[in-house]
Amino acid sequence: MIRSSEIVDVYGRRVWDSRGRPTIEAEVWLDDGSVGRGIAPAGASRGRNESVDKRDGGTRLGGHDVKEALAGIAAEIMPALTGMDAAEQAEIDERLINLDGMPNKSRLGGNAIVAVSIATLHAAAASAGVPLWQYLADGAPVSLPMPEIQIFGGGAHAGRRIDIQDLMVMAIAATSFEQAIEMTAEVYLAAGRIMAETGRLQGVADEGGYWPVFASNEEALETLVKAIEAAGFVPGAEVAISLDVAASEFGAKGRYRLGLESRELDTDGLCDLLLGWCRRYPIVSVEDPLAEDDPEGLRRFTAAIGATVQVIGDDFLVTDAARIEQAAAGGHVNAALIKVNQAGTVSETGAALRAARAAGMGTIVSARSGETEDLTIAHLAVGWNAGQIKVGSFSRSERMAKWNELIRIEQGLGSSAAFAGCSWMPLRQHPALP
Ligand code: 2PG
Ligand code: MG
Repeated sequence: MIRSSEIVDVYGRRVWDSRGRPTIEAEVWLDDGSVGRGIAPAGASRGRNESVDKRDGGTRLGGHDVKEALAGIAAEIMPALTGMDAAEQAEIDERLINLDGMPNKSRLGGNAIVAVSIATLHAAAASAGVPLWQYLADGAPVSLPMPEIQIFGGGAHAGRRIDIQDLMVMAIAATSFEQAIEMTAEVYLAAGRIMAETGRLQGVADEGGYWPVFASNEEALETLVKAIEAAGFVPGAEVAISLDVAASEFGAKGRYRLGLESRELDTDGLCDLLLGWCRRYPIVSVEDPLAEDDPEGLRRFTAAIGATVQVIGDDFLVTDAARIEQAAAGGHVNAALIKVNQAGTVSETGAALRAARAAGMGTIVSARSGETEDLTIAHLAVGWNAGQIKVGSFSRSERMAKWNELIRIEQGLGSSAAFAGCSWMPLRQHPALP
């Protein structure tokens, strides 16, 4: 049978994300009956150079409704893509970019464009009759990613109760994805027990990590080490710490305001604080240690610690291949966070990942704080052999759905399943790593 992946319809509908806000689900239909869906996620701590979501504004639904963006899918995107071949993702994405016409995709909306781009990818994989990760790999080697999993939320995801946004763990001694998940589950449970025993259990933050009832940022770190130990692991040798400082959320122009501790630091002050933490705690990865407008600070931080600790650019790089190349040349960071809705299309996201890899940088496929049941990133991490994935915490089903999908993929691969483990640069040089 000759299968055809010609697009016959593109449809957008309003669905709801994990914060109860409207978002866009796109459906792409092909003439062989295949259908693909994609749902746009939404960030709370956003880089200023990301693709911009189109929201209706006003007072209804907090201004978050997406009716105008949906109207754009029906009036412009559907007619533009009808008749195109869904297997030609690059052509589809280029059409979407040109149709929008704005560098930040603000006219039709990054949320509309990313949902359609992802839906097209799923439709093409369905038409080819293979799982998405396999379609993406196209015969190249794949691996299950090392997960970084949040234990305590913070920053913009927890009413700024503490300044640091994500306190995560990486099960560095794990030899399979499933084992990494089981080890993390023990740490998450232990952290919950500690919070309950000390009268601090107050539910969870946006990504499912425990609500951060701490007197200082450092107390969160101390509690995380205790949780790793209480779970029966050696901190730094078996389970290590990864931070997303998300410094753009509390600093700009070289001044950083730590609200919880009522003090202000300059670039050197924040660098010294974080470098001190990296010396005293088993930290193997730090994301956005300085703000997106502080490249010199990022360069200084990476020069001081980048040989042994992964320094990830998120707000600073916004999943943009050109920015990643510049950052690699400038030594600003040594790893790139990869978020599809920051770039706005699957093709631009793939280009960013390839740019990072070509520059010898680590790559971490990441969810957003506003998520849904969409599983695409689990497949991207495997199919693109990214090495690492970040989805938030170990509760709330918009997070668990991704972990569970990765378990399915690992089992499906059977004995040929490779686990990325600690193979990512530059951590091979970290003294604690196996
Ligand atoms: C981040 C993400 C995910 P948000 O900063 O890395 O944790 O947060 O989606 O709010 O940008
Ligand atoms: Mg981040």
